[in-house]
Amino acid sequence: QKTEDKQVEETQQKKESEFRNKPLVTDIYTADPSAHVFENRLYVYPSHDVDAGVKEDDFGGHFDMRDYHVFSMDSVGGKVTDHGVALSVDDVPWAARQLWAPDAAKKGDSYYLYFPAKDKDGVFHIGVAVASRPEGPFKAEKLPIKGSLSIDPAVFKDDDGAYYMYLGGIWGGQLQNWRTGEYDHHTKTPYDNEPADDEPAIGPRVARMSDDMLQFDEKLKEIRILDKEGNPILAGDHDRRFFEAAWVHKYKGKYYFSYSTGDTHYIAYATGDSPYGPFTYQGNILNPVEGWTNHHSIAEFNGQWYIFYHDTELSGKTHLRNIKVSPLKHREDGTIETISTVTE
Ligand code: FUB
Repeated sequence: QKTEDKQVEETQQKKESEFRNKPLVTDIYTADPSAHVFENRLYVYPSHDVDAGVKEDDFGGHFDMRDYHVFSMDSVGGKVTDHGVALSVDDVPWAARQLWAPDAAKKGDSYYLYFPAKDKDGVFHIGVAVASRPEGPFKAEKLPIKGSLSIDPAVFKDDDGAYYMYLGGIWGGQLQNWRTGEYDHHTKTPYDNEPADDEPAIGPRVARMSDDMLQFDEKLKEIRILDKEGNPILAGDHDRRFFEAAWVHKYKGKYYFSYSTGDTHYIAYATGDSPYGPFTYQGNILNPVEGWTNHHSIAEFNGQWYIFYHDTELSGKTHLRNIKVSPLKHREDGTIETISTVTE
């Protein structure tokens, strides 16, 4: 029995070393991968990076994406199928540009693609599009979700069947411009409405979804991320404060809220006992990768946990990224092992 177990472990390790830290898609640029298991298959909903010729700026104008492709695989390390264009900005009545990091959810027989885009006034909102298959094609609603703002939607289904959307991103993601409740159209830099360094950092937002999955069922609430003493993480604490790329998974009854720290380039995580938080900062899941942005998702497939992420291996350019996957390990005490993909 021991030899058999060893053999299984060795085969698994060999398979893992073959896909670990390798681009999953090489013929187009992909980023911000949101992974879900639907119909016993692993589906990935990434951004589709393109070189639109927009000069790099602090608002992220060079991330000027226009459509989404959906990818799927029947095993991690197996063939990755590109299902083609699932939604294009031209088919979203309210959206003008910049289709940033999406996510997807299934409820009943329908699939929902959630995506951020700038409207004609240059303000980010979250849209939703519906399909009868996980790969689409998706049909967009005429208007964005009422009360939605900023970027990076992530939809989490709790064990009781309730769905929650997490969202937000500061700087180019505009979350700081909503501090009064109304959007501030007069900012000149992405840093204008940031709190002082010794004030609590701006928190991501969460709302439960309506039954039909097309709206929020309540007002967006701000999530608090605390240190181990129970104090809010401060805006000046760039190693730990929330920047963008929210994701929630549940493990052994605990809610794990993970996110990018932006300019310090970590994927950090915090844990809590409710989908609304508060969440207590625990550490880093993923160290900085090649390229400025770091954005991930976490999913369990066939009994193994994985982190999907991106870097810039194929292009060397920060806005032309490629998605990757690596196994993720929860330790016995509930903490997560930190992954490093760049060797110093
Ligand atoms: O892909 C555009 C933006 O870059 C995403 O929305 C952010 O999370 C960052 O990865």
